[in-house]
Amino acid sequence: SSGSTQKTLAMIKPDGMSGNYTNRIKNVILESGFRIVKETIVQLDEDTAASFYAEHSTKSFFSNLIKYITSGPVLVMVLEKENAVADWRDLIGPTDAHKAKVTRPHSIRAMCGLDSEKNCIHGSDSTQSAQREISFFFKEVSTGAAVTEHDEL
Ligand code: DGI
Repeated sequence: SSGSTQKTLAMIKPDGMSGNYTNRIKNVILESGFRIVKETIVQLDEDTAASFYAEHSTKSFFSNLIKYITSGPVLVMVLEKENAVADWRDLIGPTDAHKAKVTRPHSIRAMCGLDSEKNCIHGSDSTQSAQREISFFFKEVSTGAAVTEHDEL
């Protein structure tokens, strides 16, 4: 809203981890003005992954998505800057990495993604999602969401 800082959730997915993209991704994050407020490496189990992606539970690709996201460790980060949610979505690029390579060649998914499933990186798609996803992994982090809602009243 009025230029106050926001937090968003980023996750380097298993293909980004196994492809050793972590340092390159972190460099892009920092060069783009984000602060990494929290980070943790986790191996998601099926139940946790299904809960994280609950909104996609009826999609045809859901079981593939759960298999993929549980196939190895992921690096989960809380990123902070002004307009973090939208700016991070912009920086990662479109869901389909094929499309990212054509339309957004400097995006992170163009750099390390393979296709519309193995797209190497996650970003919260709204401030509401960011709040849910940050507390999903980091119970103790304040997202500032209540302040944002006040700003918009
Ligand atoms: O918010 P995004 O990650 O860009 O995309 P989304 O919320 O629509 O989908 C969440 C994830 O689900 C996405 O990062 C990868 C996977 N996914 C989305 N669409 C497809 C898909 N996986 C497969 N296999 N096929 C799809 O069409």
